[in-house]
Amino acid sequence: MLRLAEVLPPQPSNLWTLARQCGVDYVVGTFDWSKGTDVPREDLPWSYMSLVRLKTAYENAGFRLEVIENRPPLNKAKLGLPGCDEEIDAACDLIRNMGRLGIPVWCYEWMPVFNWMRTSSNIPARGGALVTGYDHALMKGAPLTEYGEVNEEHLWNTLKYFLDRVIPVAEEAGVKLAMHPDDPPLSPIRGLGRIMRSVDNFQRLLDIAPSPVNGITLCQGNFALMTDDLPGVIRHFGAQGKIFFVHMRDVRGTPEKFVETFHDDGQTDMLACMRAYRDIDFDGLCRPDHVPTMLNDSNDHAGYSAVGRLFALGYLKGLRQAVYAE
Ligand SMILES: [Mn+2]
Repeated sequence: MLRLAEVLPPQPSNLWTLARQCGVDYVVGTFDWSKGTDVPREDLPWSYMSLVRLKTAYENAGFRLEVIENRPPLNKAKLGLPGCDEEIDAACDLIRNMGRLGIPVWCYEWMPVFNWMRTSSNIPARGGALVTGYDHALMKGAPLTEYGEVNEEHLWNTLKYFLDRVIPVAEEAGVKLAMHPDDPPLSPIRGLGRIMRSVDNFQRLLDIAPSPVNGITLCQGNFALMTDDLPGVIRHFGAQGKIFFVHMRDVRGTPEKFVETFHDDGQTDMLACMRAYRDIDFDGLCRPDHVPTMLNDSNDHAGYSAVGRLFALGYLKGLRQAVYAE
């Protein structure tokens, strides 16, 4: 059965308690960056000792840690710049340490320079809740980054080089690699190609490096912008056993112009998606992804406020109970 989880910062907080109170048993972990990376190798956020403390902290609060959703720096690896091999070494260290600690899934991505991108983070939605949105018209005149133009084939080449190095390590460690889509699924943005932005490209990812550990994070908010048949896409990748992790959220619009929504208020048939996960026997973790910022909550980390997560968890628990009881 699909298992619900939450992503929680590494320091215990009220959010941890709220998640437990909602009946969340599984956690998606993020690194403790508080010491920075200018520290002895022993203390890097992805070192064995850092990860063992992270794991026990979550466990002491009643969670099981099954996914790491954070990365050592990989910008040089993505861009194929000098120093890329050292960055890939760090990724291999992380994977080996996850294997030693029995953490089975690593969620990574292949977006160079910047991660998820929005042109607004305080758009009024239902009842005045605040959501993020993206309007490509505002980005067409945006300046290039310091890295100039980077074409998509270059990113495929750097990705293949990366996979050829990390997959044998991941196979030996028993850790699954779950690629997250580019957000938004558009290319290029500010001159930077973006390759993880279509169903065909995700199939290409699977095909260029056949391995039981090469798979995907099915982030619904992004895949919903790539297809009109999200349940069909879930069945397509599910039939290949390639969905290792799920992000549940929703949007309204197109890749060029969209807003995020409450989980029950977007363009996706969430009920049909939940049935698809049931039908493919998905038994990995699923977490609510971005949520609207609701009354009296902070919009400082748009998409990750606390109150909105409670609504999302309740909605997803109800959906899951109904679907699995059918
Ligand atoms: Mn996501």
